[in-house]
Amino acid sequence: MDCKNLGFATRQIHAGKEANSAGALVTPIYQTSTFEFESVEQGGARFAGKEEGYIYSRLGNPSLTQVEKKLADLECAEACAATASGMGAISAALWSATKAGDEVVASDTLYGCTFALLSHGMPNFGVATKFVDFADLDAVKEALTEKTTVVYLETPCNPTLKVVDIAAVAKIAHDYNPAIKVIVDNTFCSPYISNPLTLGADVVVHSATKYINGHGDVIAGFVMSDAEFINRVKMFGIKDMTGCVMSPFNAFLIARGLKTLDIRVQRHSENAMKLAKFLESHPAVEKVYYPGLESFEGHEIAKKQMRMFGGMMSVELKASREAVGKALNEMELATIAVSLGDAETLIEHPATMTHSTYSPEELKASGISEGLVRISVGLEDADDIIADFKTALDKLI
Ligand code: LCS
Repeated sequence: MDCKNLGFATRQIHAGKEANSAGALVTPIYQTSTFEFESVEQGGARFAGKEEGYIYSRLGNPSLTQVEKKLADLECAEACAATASGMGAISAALWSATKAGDEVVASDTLYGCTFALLSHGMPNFGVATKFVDFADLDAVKEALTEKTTVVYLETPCNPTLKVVDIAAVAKIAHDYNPAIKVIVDNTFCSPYISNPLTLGADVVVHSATKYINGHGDVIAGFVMSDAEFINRVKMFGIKDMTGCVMSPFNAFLIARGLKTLDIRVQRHSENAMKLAKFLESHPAVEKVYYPGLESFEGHEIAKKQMRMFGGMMSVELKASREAVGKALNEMELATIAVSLGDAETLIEHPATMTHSTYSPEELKASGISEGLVRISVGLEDADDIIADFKTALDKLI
């Protein structure tokens, strides 16, 4: 498979298929921790890297190889490493790209646990992070020093949907020092909407828990990059540092979910656009954060680097925290839950849930207000989703 010659739908279904002795259409679940060697010599040769073949499932497993090849293809990457979670992907990538004394320049708005890893976790091991508003490209440039080894961003950001210009940030970083790894968390877009490596990024990470799997039944992640960096992620970031190995069963579920990624993301995006337009017109709404709206700050950049605008949005309501909580508690269809990218419409309160790792000052600096509600628009009928929000919001007028 090759990301330039075949369409996305064809690749999401066919890329990475592993031959198996039974000729099963669907790659079997290789539920095994270890692999037999024919001889002591063969085992030694595999450990020495002189012979290809599986050794032990923390180092590789055919079920994982299948989805790694698929994700590499869908992100136009040379190679990919599957991980046990999105945080596994992020930590394995960051550990592999940094050492004590290095600096990371990161976007000031990130998923709460990524923010915690960079602001509280990695400093314990001598890696410092400077958080910058990535909408301000001069600020990104000024933050770089000779110690910077990683530039880290999400776009659209969780939860304010701030859009970052990937090509512009990658150019600034690489003009300063070509060795800097520009790492992009592409979770909100999925590979169907955006491919950061084609825009100049060096590494892409995903929480596959979200759109890639799409069915709310798996925690998983992926790192995509060149073969050399992925080898380091596998042999150091995963094998030695984090041990965050994806299970063969989860790899099977992801391969299954991926077959419909494009169709699901199209529907998520259509539903989200309809809901965003409805919310924008409702008198209880102060502001809608959705890259597809012309009124949204990042709309022009989003149009340039996203195939469509995705299923994630946030909304600021004109009511007290208590009134908003009461209205959301009474919603019928939308479910109060963290996570995103599932068939079900999910709503959550970032300040007290996904972004509770931020201090009150940090929340304020990142624009995550007390009134902000995040919505992961599901695959239900758009009219039913809108009716559910209308009933809730009409109570706030
Ligand atoms: N990156 C982004 C952008 C995320 O939203 C998440 C999780 C992760 C990475 C971590 O992935 P995980 O380890 O959970 O697979 N985001 C969540 C959220 O917004 N609600 O619950 C989890």
